[in-house]
Parts: sequence; C-alpha cells; structure tokens
Amino acid sequence: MKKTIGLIIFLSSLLSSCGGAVIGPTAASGAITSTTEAQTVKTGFDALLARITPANLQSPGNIATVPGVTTSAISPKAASAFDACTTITPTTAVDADGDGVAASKKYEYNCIGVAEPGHPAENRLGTITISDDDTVPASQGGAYSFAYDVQFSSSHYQSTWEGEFSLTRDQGKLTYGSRFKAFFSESDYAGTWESNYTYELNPTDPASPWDAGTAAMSGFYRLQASGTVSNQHVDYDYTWEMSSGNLEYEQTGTSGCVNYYKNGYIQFKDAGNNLIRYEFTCSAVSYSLNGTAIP
Ligand SMILES: [Ca+2]
Repeated sequence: MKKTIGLIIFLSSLLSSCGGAVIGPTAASGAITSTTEAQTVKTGFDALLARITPANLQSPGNIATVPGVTTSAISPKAASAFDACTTITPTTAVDADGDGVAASKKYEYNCIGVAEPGHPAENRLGTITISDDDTVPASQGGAYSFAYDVQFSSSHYQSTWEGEFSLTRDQGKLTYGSRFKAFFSESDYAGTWESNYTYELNPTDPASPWDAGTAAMSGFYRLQASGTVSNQHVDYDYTWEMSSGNLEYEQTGTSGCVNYYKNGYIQFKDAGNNLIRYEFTCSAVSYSLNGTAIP
C-alpha cells in the first residue's frame, strides 16, 4: 500500500495547476463527519500548498511532473524508454528570453507496452503541451502554461490527466490558474483530484516578483476516493471552497520570517461549512478544524 499512498500524494500534488476550459468544480459539495476525515483530506491540502509556493512557481520545471518531460530549452529530451514512441515538437527548442525554458514544446505519446528499466510495461497515449512567454524571463515573472490530455495504463492501474495550468502576468501582478482533473485506479482503489482555482501574487517589487508581496487564493478543490488505503476502507467525495486572507509571502528579506507566508491564512470549506484553516505567523503555521486546533 505504500506505493498507492505515494501515488496519491504525487497525483494530488499535481493539482497545483491549471487555467482554461471547462474542467474543474464550481461549488462546494459533500461534508466531512469527523476529525479523522479532516486529517485525511488535509494531507491532500498539504501537498497542494507545498507545491504552489512563490518559490515553486518561479520555475516551470517545478511544475512539470511526468517522467521524461522537461521544460528545458537546453536538454529538450530526458533519456527515457518512451523516447521511441514520443514525438516532441519542435525538434529544436526556441528560447528568445534566454531563461532556459522552451518557448513551446509538445509531447505526443503513442506508447503501448513500454517499460523503463525495473518497471512494468506501461501504455502512454495523448499529449502534454508546454509554452513559455518568451518576452519576460521566468526570474522576472514570465508567464507559462501547461496543457494535459494524456492517459497512462498498465496491467494493474490506469490514470488520466486532463486540463491546464498557467501563470499569467498583468503589469506587475501574477496570476496562477489551475483547471485540472486527474483520475487514478487500481484493483482495490480509485481516486479523483480536480481543481479550479486562482492564486494571485502582488509583488512588492515587480522586478523581483518572487521575493516578497501579498497573495490571494480562491476557487475549488475536489478530493474523491473509494477503496482501500493502508488497509483502511475509504469512500468520500468532497469539493472544498478555497479562500485566503491577509496573505503575505517573503522568500528573501530581513524580517526573519522568510521561507513561507509570514502572515495571513488559507482555508478550505466543505458544503457543510466545515472549515480547515492554515494560519501563518512569521515562519510558523498552525491548523484548525472549525476553530479547534488539529495536528
Ligand atoms: Ca524561454
């Protein structure tokens, strides 16, 4: 079961993403009934929030998570057993702003029964498309987007990823948007992760947007699972409304409160008005469920 847990965390962490079409929940649904359930879903929130930090968004390479996929303009293809069944367009990357991120890159998979060394044979079909706004380097808040329409399967599991995430820039303000849906199933477990949210950064210094500023998060995040995890039966389907208040970030500076949010909160509310809240004070974070502290 350790492998399943790892995949769950891996896939849920992907949902740090997406901005586009029709995928993604638009309302809260479901309601937890216990602190145990709150702690289960909080694991998914932890993975999400760890991923969409200003430090991670700075580099699109922190977002692309499919083995063998890279945003790099310098090494356009990571060696993989899937190379022979993968078409990358264009074959020679363009990088006008010199930030190392290819201006565009499309991976098309037509892979049946391919095995990396030490791994079972896998099927991989579909496309992943990456693009970089080559007018502003990533270090200064350049924009980028990822689009997924890809299916993975083997004799023991199947998974689909659909949707987009993007970072856009309007004057100094940066907006990260995520509309994404991932599904995973194996013999005794199935889960869905779905996102539809925006995450805005208003930098103190637009020339160094990742260093410090204010942030705001809003939207929806769905966690669904049924089956067996760590010998425990699970069966839930919740969509949480995400919001934040007074959020300030500082990655570099002299306040002594660097490396995380130094002020404010992020919270998740289900359709029963149960509230899981992350409260940030200097470099520390505390958690509560309906106003009562939880680990
Ligand atoms: Ca570039």
